[in-house]
Amino acid sequence: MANALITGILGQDGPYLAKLLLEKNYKVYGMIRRYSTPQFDNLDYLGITNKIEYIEGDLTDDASLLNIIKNVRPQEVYNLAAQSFVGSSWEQAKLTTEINAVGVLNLLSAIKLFSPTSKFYQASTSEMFGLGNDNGYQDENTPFHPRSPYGISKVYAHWMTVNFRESYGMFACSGILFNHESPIRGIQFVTRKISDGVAKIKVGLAKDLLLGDLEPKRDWGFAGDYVEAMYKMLQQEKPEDFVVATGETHTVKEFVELAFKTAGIDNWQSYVKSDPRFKRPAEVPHLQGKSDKAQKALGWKPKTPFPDLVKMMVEADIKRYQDKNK
Ligand code: NAP
Ligand code: G4F
Repeated sequence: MANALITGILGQDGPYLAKLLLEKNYKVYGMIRRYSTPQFDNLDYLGITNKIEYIEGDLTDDASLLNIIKNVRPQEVYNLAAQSFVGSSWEQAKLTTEINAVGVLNLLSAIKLFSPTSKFYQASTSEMFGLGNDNGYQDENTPFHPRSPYGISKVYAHWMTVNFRESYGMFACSGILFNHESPIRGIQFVTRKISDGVAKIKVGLAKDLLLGDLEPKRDWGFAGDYVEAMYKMLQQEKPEDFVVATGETHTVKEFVELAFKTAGIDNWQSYVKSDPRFKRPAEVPHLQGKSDKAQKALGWKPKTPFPDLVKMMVEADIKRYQDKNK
């Protein structure tokens, strides 16, 4: 039986990836931090909480990683753990760097020492492109110009992954994934904040929704589709980096409009208020990925159209509140 280690198993992508690997008969190890009250809600949502073997560890604690890699010797390691919220990365720049940059070096070093044949996946991001925008889209050849401490930390991790591949011949690769969302997306991220906010307004629990800049454009896909690309990258003959995106871009405002419409509320302008607290010191104005390489080499393509994604998220949040009231 193949085995895999997933860091960040309690986040959004971890549960979707774990579900996919369990369906392929993998034994899945999930690394979690020490909690006073662990939150398994996202794994519960997908019904797989009891199918995973949990191990305590932290990306910033290199000894914990050395022990985990030595004991498990996973065939595949998916490094999804991160301080992944761009907005907080200005306030907690050092912590973001320690987790997202140095943490990845810690993990790669542990693999090199104790399990050098493990295949390694690094969760790289379109935030690395930032202002880099070739011909209106970004692909594997677009230069990086990150705009946040988060983006910068991910550029370090990305190049460290490339360097372990080139220096030691390790099977290490990065998926440069554009924004991907789902009903278990963290509540701070704009799509879930909107779907949750719309649901609260719909069921009478809120009167307004406070947002920052509505003009930035994002290439939003469904997380369930994107974890398939992660898996496929580690099944290749040789390690390479791939952009994973839908190729479509929409403003935050378009997401808002569609979310309210889906809930049957026409006049979204009456509910959405601008709040400067949610604006960023430096913005990434336009992300739109070109995933031709992944489509050709991995046979991967996005399956969930933008309107279906918005609908899925809004309906799931409305159902959550309706179920609570039963
Ligand atoms: P997420 O929901 O924020 O999950 C991140 C997970 O990392 C959480 O479970 C968190 O644990 C864990 N974590 C944080 N710090 C850690 C540490 N020091 N040691 C061990 N675990 C730690 O993120 P996601 O949306 O699933 O994204 C997965 C990965 O893809 C992240 O690396 C993210 O940066 C990257 N990415 C995401 C997107 C996207 O659109 N979703 C796009 C491109 C790249 P706790 O539960 O303890 O907080
Ligand atoms: O949902 P967001 O916070 O996601 P962002 O910053 O694009 O980052 C996400 O995608 C990256 C991939 O490109 C990942 F690497 C990263 O880990 C994360 O998953 O914000 C999206 C846009 C931004 O332009 C932001 O300024 O929405 C804008 N926005 C407007 N009002 C808001 C809000 N964002 C948030 N979170 N909250 C608001 O009230």
